[in-house]
Amino acid sequence: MFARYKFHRLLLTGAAGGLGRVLRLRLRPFAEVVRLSDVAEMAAAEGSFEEVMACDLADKNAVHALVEGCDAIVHMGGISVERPFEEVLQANIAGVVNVYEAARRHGVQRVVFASSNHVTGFYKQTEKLDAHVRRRPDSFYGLSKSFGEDVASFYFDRYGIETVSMRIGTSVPAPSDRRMLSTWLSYDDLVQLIGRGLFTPNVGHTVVYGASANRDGWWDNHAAAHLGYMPQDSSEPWRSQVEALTAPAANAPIALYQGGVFTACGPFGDESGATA
Ligand code: NAI
Ligand code: 15L
Repeated sequence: MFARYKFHRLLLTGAAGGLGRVLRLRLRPFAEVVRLSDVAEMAAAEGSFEEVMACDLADKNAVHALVEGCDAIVHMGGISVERPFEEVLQANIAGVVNVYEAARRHGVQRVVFASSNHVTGFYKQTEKLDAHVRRRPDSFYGLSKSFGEDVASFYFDRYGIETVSMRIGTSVPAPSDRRMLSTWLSYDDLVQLIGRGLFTPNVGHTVVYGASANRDGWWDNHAAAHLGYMPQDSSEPWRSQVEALTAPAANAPIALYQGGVFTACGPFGDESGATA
């Protein structure tokens, strides 16, 4: 679909992670060279189309070196669950600023940012949202993604760097609980969305929810229609299997809020030691 467009060098952060490992080869059609980066150990490059550079996103100088020579960035790296603020601060908050500062300095014009449904996680599962609703982050993690979206907005307004922020639902091989019947994003649809995010002209800063065409989805992407994202998959084939499992209590966070269990994590570091 995007084969006639190509970047010379595309940076993928978070390349050793769950989605990074999936994307690694699937981004190959989008660039002559994919530069893979993570703070964690990762396998050596597959061939001349890949290069590996270890980097801690919290290390400003290292991120500048990482971004130099890249034409676009798919920013998947960072903490992907709820953690104490100090950890989120380094990887996700300092990390996203470092990525955009490096993009500015090295002339990168396009970023696809892995935001999250946890930016709006405190909405009820009975509510339908579009990208313009007031954000209701459900965690330090959700706050960091909300901050990342604001950084993307600022770097477009101030420096013209364009971003598509994907509020990803749940991107795993298959939905395995009732909430995921609404939030699931197949890997194929994720790749399509990243391609749209990289190659659609004039996106400014666009926020799009990353979900497949799920029957009971909560998110309306009309505000991102210009991306032409058309999910091809759906959680429906897994419905009977998932609905055969014991249902959670109706007032349990996983059944009540879009952000599920993230709405009940923490607090961290209290004398009680409670971490839910
Ligand atoms: P993951 O946790 O498997 O991968 C994240 C990667 O980032 C890891 O390999 C980790 O080592 C790396 N990382 C963490 N801190 C770092 C640092 N300071 N410097 C450099 N690298 C660092 O997460 P996953 O599932 O692959 O998600 C990828 C991205 O997509 C994350 O940003 C996550 O927040 C976002 N996302 C994922 C969803 C999903 O369903 N998988 C849903 C919503 C958002
Ligand atoms: C996320 O943002 C997480 O990174 C992922 O691990 C899942 O928990 C997902 O959201 C979700 O909401 O299911």
